[in-house]
Amino acid sequence: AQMEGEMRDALKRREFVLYYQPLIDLNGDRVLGAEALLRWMHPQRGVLPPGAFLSLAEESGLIVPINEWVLREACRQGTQWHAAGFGPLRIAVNLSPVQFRRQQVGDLVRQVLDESGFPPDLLDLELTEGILIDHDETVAEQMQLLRSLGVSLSVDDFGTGYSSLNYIRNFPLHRLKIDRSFVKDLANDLRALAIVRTIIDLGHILNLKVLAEGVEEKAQLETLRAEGCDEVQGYYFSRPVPAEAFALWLSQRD
Ligand code: G
Ligand code: G
Ligand code: MN
Ligand code: NA
Repeated sequence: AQMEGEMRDALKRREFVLYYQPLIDLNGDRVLGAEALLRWMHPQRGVLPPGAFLSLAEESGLIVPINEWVLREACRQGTQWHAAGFGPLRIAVNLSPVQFRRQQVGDLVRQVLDESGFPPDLLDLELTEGILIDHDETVAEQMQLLRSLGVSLSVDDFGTGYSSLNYIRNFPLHRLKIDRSFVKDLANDLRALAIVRTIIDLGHILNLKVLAEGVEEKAQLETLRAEGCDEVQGYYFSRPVPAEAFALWLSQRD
């Protein structure tokens, strides 16, 4: 209860910040953009990762205003980077299943795109398999609206959620993000390699891009390249860092 109150105040006190982690094109090692990742600069406890407060934020419904702020802030930052000459960076934002139950996500995204002037085709919304499987009519409608706005839709943590793949046929998706647990064991577990290969093939047959998360080592990167994976993300390139540090990293890279 105390933490819930603190979280409510944290929004007003501007204690939430976004960290950014680069998204890399395996075809030429180009920086495509960044995933925005939420952090809470807690006055007593320091920098808190989402794992420390996300479930409480979802149970209390506070995730709705928090994620609204995330979307606005990420689009504002992206527009600023474009204005600063960084080129057309894609920005990926995580959505919560709770948002789909409690608000019209399509309307929100349309409004934020209007306000920020951020190009819709550079906004990527990360959905969990849970959103796609426990869906009803309204989720399907919101998905169609999002698609019609021109944003792209990615399935986050792919392979860990449910065994049903039916939603892949029914939703207008653009990308599968292979969960980092499969990438972790890529070099020494033939079964992990088989799963990664199968996800890449599945994605490509369905005309989806495939991104691998959690790349920490060169050997993993080269295996993913050899398997035809399109995009990667992970500590091998950069940890999630504050916006200024990401801009610096980017400008030092080229
Ligand atoms: O940044 P970190 O690696 O600790 O993120 C842990 C998890 O928290 C991520 O896998 C992601 O699903 C979730 N997450 C990160 N940022 C956000 C956010 O802005 N909104 C929501 N709903 N989840 C987020
Ligand atoms: O949205 P998603 O659940 O995929 O969040 C990404 C999470 O993965 C973040 O918490 C981020 O800090 C973490 N992460 C990103 N790259 C790596 C990596 O290379 N290794 C590990 N262990 N975690 C990573
Ligand atoms: Mn994500
Ligand atoms: Na993930």
